[in-house]
Amino acid sequence: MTRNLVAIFLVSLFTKTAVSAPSILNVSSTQWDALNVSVGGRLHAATPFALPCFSRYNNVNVSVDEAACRIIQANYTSPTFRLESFSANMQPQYETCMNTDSGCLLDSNNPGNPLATQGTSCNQGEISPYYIDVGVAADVQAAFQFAKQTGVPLSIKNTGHDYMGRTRQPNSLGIWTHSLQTMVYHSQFTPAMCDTSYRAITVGAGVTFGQVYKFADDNDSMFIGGYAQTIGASGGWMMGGGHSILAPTYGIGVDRVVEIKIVTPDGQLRTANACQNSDLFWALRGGGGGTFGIVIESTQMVEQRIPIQVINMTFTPTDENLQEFFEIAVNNSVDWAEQGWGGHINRAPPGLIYVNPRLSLDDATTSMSQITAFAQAYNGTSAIETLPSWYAFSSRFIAAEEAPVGNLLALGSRLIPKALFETAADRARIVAQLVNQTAELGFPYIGVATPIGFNYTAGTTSVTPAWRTSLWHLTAGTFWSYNSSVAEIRATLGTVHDYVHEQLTALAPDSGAYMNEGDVYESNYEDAYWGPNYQRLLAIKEKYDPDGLLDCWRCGKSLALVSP
Ligand SMILES: Cc1cc2nc3c(=O)[nH]c(=O)nc-3n(C[C@H](O)[C@H](O)[C@H](O)COP(=O)(O)OP(=O)(O)OC[C@H]3O[C@@H](n4cnc5c(N)ncnc54)[C@H](O)[C@@H]3O)c2cc1C
Ligand SMILES: *[C@@H]1O[C@H](CO)[C@@H](O)[C@H](O)[C@H]1NC(C)=O
Ligand SMILES: *[C@@H]1O[C@H](CO)[C@@H](O)[C@H](O)[C@H]1NC(C)=O
Ligand SMILES: *[C@@H]1O[C@H](CO)[C@@H](O)[C@H](O)[C@H]1NC(C)=O
Ligand SMILES: *[C@@H]1O[C@H](CO)[C@@H](O)[C@H](O)[C@H]1NC(C)=O
Ligand SMILES: *[C@@H]1O[C@H](CO)[C@@H](O)[C@H](O)[C@H]1NC(C)=O
Ligand SMILES: *[C@@H]1O[C@H](CO)[C@@H](O)[C@H](O)[C@H]1NC(C)=O
Ligand SMILES: *[C@@H]1O[C@H](CO)[C@@H](O)[C@H](O)[C@H]1NC(C)=O
Ligand SMILES: *[C@@H]1O[C@H](CO)[C@@H](O)[C@H](O)[C@H]1NC(C)=O
Ligand SMILES: *[C@@H]1O[C@H](CO)[C@@H](O)[C@H](O)[C@H]1NC(C)=O
Ligand SMILES: *[C@@H]1O[C@H](CO)[C@@H](O)[C@H](O)[C@H]1NC(C)=O
Ligand SMILES: CC(=O)N[C@H]1CO[C@H](CO)[C@@H](O)[C@@H]1O
Repeated sequence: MTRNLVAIFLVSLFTKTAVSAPSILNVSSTQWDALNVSVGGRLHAATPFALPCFSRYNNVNVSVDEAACRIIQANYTSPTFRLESFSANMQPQYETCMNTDSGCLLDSNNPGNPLATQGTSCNQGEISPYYIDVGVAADVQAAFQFAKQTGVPLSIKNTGHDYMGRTRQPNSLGIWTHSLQTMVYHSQFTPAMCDTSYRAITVGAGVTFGQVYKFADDNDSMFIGGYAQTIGASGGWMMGGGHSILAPTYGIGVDRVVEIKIVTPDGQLRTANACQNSDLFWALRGGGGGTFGIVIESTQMVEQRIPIQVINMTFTPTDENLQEFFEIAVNNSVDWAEQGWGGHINRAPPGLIYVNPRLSLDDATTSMSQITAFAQAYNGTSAIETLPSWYAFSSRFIAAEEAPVGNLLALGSRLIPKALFETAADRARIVAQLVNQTAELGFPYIGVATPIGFNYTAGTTSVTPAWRTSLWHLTAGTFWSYNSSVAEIRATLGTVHDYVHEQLTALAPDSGAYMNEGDVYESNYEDAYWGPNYQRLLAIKEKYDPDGLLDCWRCGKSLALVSP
């Protein structure tokens, strides 16, 4: 793939909705008022997140709101603060139209930097001018009806964590699921019309991991979820795959959900599970968020709360020790996976944090002895301990060490098959790749969070089968700056794209990638994200959304509409 082709892709992403743009502007105030009445007053106008800091808005002079601006500056990189705003994404590049440089950004590295605001117009970018703060399923039904009548496109936003910008479309009516806050614990949950029952928790679409980890713990349970407090438990995470550092034992999100309540584009509130709407249920477990309807709630299995072994190992990479660190991680990976370890190799600080729900503390210590000796040899740190619960782990580790937000990130990834860890020659290739990647793009972030020890029944989910045979989710990423030019943004995205395409894909050509943390311009995305499941997903998209009311970057049917 050449840079020129990447540039063409970029243009197609950045201009994808220009055609439908006039429609929302032509909706009369009478029509807006009628919609507002039908959603019980939950329709709101939206302005950009950082607008209070600017003296121009859409090229018109406005007053700076100093007090509001100070709060935004102080919390610009806070996920909990961004979570509460419809207009904020965790990666604020997706609040902007990158192609035309239309947006409203502060300096992520120094949010008080006056150079970001002085003489700059804050522009609407990709933020929908209006959104519905969904309270009940009927609000979503009204939104679909409105979209059908007016031709105004819809966009769906939950927490705004999406790394591919799929929560936004310029001039769309935004659907915000944040306020759907149900949580119900069931010691025995039987999906409607089925006969198997599960210990489970029902979570509204807006509920985050931080909330459900605590709620599950209060019910003597653990909810298997991801490494960020503010990701939604029932939104894009679950529908795109949903990895967890506990997944090696308990499966990924798509394996654990047993029922989904969803409003499909025909306006029907449906129950999807193994016994009814089972085609939709299959598609929702891997097809991706924003594609088949708007999820109101999901019910996911939970486990009995148990103690968890944790290793927190850090070191300072040097020319002398880098290769050895990767060799230890790679050489031990198959054994560690078989013993039930999951975790991540982390960038800041460099090192690894792994958890194990199956071993005793003694066995955990023995299993990690080589990496502990390494830490000691190179003046690093290694602490192995038992935490009483997953909630205790999340409160301490996830809260402190989740990936930073508020920055402008180009990301890509590849699932690395277990088979590559099984011969010395292939292990050496992985190690060489990691050393190379560290030199090119910095110390890598690696999710050791595939369902490798989970007893999966083939064909039950629509994620790429590569998840089932991989040990690592290897990511590559780099950042740009608030004042980067369009050309610099393209170059940054191009660097990551090229690295993923030319290097990581070459390392594992028959594997796949995680759609929620993939390269925005993944060359062979149908195969990478879905493999043999792609054609059936397209057919299900056609069945439930024949008019294409739901469209976003690489969402089911729209793949064909927007790809070059
Ligand atoms: C800091 C950080 C840490 C992360 N850690 C992990 C991790 O540990 N494990 C992991 O697997 N992933 C992780 N991710 C990726 C994460 O899974 C995706 O960003 C995911 O899409 C987030 O889903 P959401 O619903 O919270 O966010 P959103 O960005 O709001 O939504 C994501 C997508 O789902 C759609 N969507 C959301 N809600 C609904 C709904 N109710 N109905 C229909 N469509 C909906 C949206 O339109 C969008 O396409 C991380 C991301 C970040 C930024
Ligand atoms: C919207 O209005 C503009 C004029 O303001 C007109 O040119 C355009 O055709 C209208 N579009 C639709 C979809 O009605
Ligand atoms: C919708 O109605 C509510 C309550 O009446 C009101 O507060 C809100 O401003 C209205 N929204 C719009 C966009 O007019
Ligand atoms: C907008 O503000 C700028 C800078 O303060 C000023 O020069 C300009 O005259 C103002 N424009 C209008 C229309 O008030
Ligand atoms: C936002 O910043 C202010 C300081 O200006 C602080 O008091 C407040 O707690 C922060 N809020 C969040 C949600 O981080
Ligand atoms: C070892 O690390 C500590 C801090 O963790 C530091 O104070 C000390 O100087 C380091 N020693 C060497 C030899 O690098
Ligand atoms: C992990 O270890 C490092 C180094 O000792 C320490 O700074 C960090 O706080 C630890 N993380 C947690 C969440 O305890
Ligand atoms: C990793 O394994 C290879 C053989 O596959 C061996 O040559 C190498 O020394 C091992 N590395 C470490 C640090 O143990
Ligand atoms: C990384 O590998 C690529 C492809 O082999 C090579 O072109 C590049 O020079 C390497 N980078 C470093 C820093 O070794
Ligand atoms: C795995 O699941 C299958 C099908 O549900 C079942 O027959 C088998 O016994 C399970 N294996 C284990 C090890 O649990
Ligand atoms: C971008 O912003 C940084 C930090 O404010 C500044 O040092 C740099 O000069 C700016 N670059 C351009 C091209 O404006
Ligand atoms: C059945 C049960 O014990 N449910 C509890 C789950 O946790 C919540 C939050 O603490 C309690 O309110 C429920 O009673």
